[in-house]
Amino acid sequence: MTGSVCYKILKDHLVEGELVPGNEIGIRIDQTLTQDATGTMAYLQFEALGVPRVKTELSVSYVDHNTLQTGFENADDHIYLQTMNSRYGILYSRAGNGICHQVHLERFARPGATLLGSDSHTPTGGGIGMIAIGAGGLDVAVAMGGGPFYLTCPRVIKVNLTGSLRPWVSAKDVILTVLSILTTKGNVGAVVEYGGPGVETLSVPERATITNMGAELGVTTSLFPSDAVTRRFLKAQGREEALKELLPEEAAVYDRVIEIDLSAVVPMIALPHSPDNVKKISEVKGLPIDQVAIGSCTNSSYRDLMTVAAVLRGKKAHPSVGLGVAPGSRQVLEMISRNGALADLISAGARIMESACGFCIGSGFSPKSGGASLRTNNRNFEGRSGTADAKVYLVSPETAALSAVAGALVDPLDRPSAECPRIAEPESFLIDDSMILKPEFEKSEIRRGPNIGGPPVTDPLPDEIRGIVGLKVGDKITTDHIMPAGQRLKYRSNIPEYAKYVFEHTDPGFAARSLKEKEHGIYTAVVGGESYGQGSSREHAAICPMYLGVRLVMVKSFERIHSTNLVNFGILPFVFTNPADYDSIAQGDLFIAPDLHTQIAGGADIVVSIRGEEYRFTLFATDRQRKILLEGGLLNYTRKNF
Ligand code: MIC
Ligand code: SF4
Repeated sequence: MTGSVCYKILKDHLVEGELVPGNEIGIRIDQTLTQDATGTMAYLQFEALGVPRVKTELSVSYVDHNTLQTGFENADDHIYLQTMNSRYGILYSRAGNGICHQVHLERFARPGATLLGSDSHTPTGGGIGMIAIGAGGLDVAVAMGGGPFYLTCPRVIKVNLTGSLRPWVSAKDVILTVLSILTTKGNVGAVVEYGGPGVETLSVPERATITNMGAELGVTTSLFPSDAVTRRFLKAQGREEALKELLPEEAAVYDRVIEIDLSAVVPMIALPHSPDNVKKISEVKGLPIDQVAIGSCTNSSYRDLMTVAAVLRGKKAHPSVGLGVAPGSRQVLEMISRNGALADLISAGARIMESACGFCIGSGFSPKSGGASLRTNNRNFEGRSGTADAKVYLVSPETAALSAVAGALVDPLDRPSAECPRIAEPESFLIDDSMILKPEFEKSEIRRGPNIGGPPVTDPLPDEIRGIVGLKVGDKITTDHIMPAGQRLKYRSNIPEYAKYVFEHTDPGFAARSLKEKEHGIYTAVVGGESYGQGSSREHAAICPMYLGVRLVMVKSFERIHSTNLVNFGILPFVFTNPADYDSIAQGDLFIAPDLHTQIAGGADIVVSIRGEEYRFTLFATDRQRKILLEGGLLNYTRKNF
């Protein structure tokens, strides 16, 4: 992997371990970002670490997820974040300033740097040539305190781009093509690096669309080199001084190379309910649709919304289609309002939404029962839109806009090339950072309204755990299944309340049952299939189960961020040594996990007795994580060792 852009940046930041794929390494983190839905917990935990000020070069806190403010909860969160951030040296991007990843790319991302964010789409920053990784809030808190971030030294998959995109084909179609090749499974421990002559045909926002949705591959991150295109973007953002050229060496070694000829890419679509359920639009065109939603951190840049506005100019959304547009940032919104493109959107019948996550996280604009919604976001997990039986399809802004007018799914390639809008990259973006507040340190008094709870407390690991298999689920269980967002998002700062909704849609009785058992000293185990914990970085998918007494999760395979979150909160991540054992365990089975201290420190297979029979598991944890588990979690461990 030597000579890749990825390894050049890792080498510059290495503080522990050896750069050999599969090894655990620790890297220095230059920048952090949080968003409000994971941020309150991250900052409560940062406070609990007892560090007087952040030690990073830059830490930014964004408000973009919980902006509905129906009731006091969101507003309580915002004022806590604003005052806490001000005290500890963190920039605060106010509600309305935009989606964290879009704003960070515009204003702060820097080639060659490392960024750790408490959101799984943090790799958006990879579009500018940085290593940007999503993690749980506690990992981000530790990084803000100056601690290294630990990860598995990745194998690097190169995607070699040649040619250039045809009219009507878009960066979204490229990442959907990559998803159709690599799928959402089996990519844990890899980084995707884009290279080849096709790279220079893609602007930074287009590159960021690709690295953003790389999150759905389950890889550690994705990145592009930093080149003349990067310089142009930084210059237009008034930040040319941040440029650092970063190209791979000629002789760079990769684990695997995937060839993509951009001129052969066609418009793609992800069908319900997985981002890798990808088809060519030509195979499914004509599909009736009820709703079109354009926005999210994947596709809401100036380039994207200008394209949509140009397609919609002088046309109307079809009467059967509800059209919503959410610009990614205040910069984008203000620019399209000043140049008139916003008027084209309004005139076409688009409902203009706040520059925030909104519909993407199921916060409003839910489709009708059984409705078909065409969206430009990155996830179409079942129920995430807020409507349990809705069908969500993921497409490019071009496809979304054309289909909104037609009232059915359109293959853009059926339209004349000459009609395809060509949006020039702006020479300069509109720069106004007045909604990013600077810290006032001691002058700031931290304000905690009733929605702000305390940091989560974990108990040290008992030597023996007795309990019950409280739930058995199948493959590809996402964090949206484990810890639903949408209407429940406002409880992110209140664990006892939020915990009531763990597995709400999978098994509504799970939470109450588990809590009751915990009160009687009986712990809960969850049994799952492949890719358990896919999707979001929300550590609530570990904290809330932990609160309910879940101490064991036994699965065929884990996704990276979620398994780390489980360890961070003292839940044992077990992988079946023999995957067929999955079939012989049932909900309601009783188990005893004995001699855990010795078993966990030991490193051999862990033996658990289930219904009196012996089952073997591999503990999905590094040596360092074993120590964390013995302490009952990362907060306890860090307080002791930092
Ligand atoms: C998401 O897209 O699922 C979120 C909401 O942005 C999450 C973070 C969260 O749950 O707060 C993510 O992707 O990490
Ligand atoms: Fe927000 Fe959606 Fe992006 Fe998550 S994926 S950060 S909810 S816009």
